Amino acid sequence: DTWRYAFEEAITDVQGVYATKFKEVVEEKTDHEIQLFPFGTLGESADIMEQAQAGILQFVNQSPGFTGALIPEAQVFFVPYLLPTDQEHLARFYKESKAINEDFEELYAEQGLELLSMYPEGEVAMTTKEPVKACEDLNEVKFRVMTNPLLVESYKAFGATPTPLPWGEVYGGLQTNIIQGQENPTFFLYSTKIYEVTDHITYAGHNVFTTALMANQDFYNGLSEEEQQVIEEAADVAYDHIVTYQKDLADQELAKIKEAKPEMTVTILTEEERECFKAAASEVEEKFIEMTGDSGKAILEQMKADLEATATE
Ligand code: 6CS
Repeated sequence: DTWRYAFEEAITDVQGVYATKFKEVVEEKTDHEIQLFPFGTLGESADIMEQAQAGILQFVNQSPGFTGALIPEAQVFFVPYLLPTDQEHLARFYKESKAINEDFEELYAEQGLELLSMYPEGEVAMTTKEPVKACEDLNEVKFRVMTNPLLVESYKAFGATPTPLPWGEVYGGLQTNIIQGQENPTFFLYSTKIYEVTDHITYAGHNVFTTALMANQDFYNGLSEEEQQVIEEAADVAYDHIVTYQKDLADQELAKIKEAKPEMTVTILTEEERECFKAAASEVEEKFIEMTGDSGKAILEQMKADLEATATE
């Protein structure tokens, strides 16, 4: 059979590199073929999710930034400063976390989705038209966020005016000044040329971009045990591949941005400058619990325990 797999980025971006490896393993070990659909070929992120739930797509890669609208608990990834920025710690965490591999698996299953893997795409940076040194600098800034309510709460708590938009509207929105800021991992700032329409990059260490690969559950349940095993194995191989692939990626891509646009400013906020962002984090955590109740609270606690358990090897 030909299996259809859509993702939210270009084929040369992190999700594309992951998908390419996944396809390679599945095609090597089965008679099936995987057809890859990069961003834009089947619509926005919300569109590919609908198609996967309807069974038109067998596989979909969507980030909790969007899935959070469907599965409220998935918004936990937007509690600021919950995730560490240390890549090795993160690599262990996604792989071993009970919250991810058991609790979230159940929540995704309730939406007809077999969660195959969650993986990191790097620390997110804010890019803006004016410099950001403190929360005050975000005052009156219309800041684009992915479409989930907790991310809106985060940027409200940071002092900005959050504006949820699908990805396809971000470049144009910055160009026409409908929005004046957005956040994304460094590689994406380069590959999507967002540096052309913003002038300042700021790292506050407040988050790491998380994404997830899922299969349509009816499709997955209809497969033989051997086929399911190959899919799990392909997800594991692709996970290890993407962790290695990203080792120096952010630094390399930041250097390319600086070369393409020497006047771009790059600021890593100091501990002191991060204080107001950190203070906002506890407010956002409370909002998360308000929005998701006992179920969200339990998953947040589990994630914290998993993060602690994977802190050192
Ligand atoms: O900001 C976004 O909407 C996009 N960012 C990344 C890194 N991947 C896909 C997503 O659509």
